[in-house]
Amino acid sequence: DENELLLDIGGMHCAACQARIERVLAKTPGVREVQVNLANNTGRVVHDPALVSPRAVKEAIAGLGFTAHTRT
Ligand code: 9UX
Repeated sequence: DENELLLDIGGMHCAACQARIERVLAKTPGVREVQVNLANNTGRVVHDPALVSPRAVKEAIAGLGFTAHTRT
């Protein structure tokens, strides 16, 4: 199964921030695709919800020192 999670991400200040989030999420089990947009402060994470929940994705980002909220 696949779910597309669209996020607002806060606290990114340079391209390395974007790359760091992408790298960590890409190696998280259950994450299929990840794109982080520094300019727009957004992210898109396609994942298998049976393996990783939206909450866990957001907590992984928060663990890196950024904020992450589901886009409304
Ligand atoms: Mo750039 Mo981001 O120097 O956590 S890496 S501000």
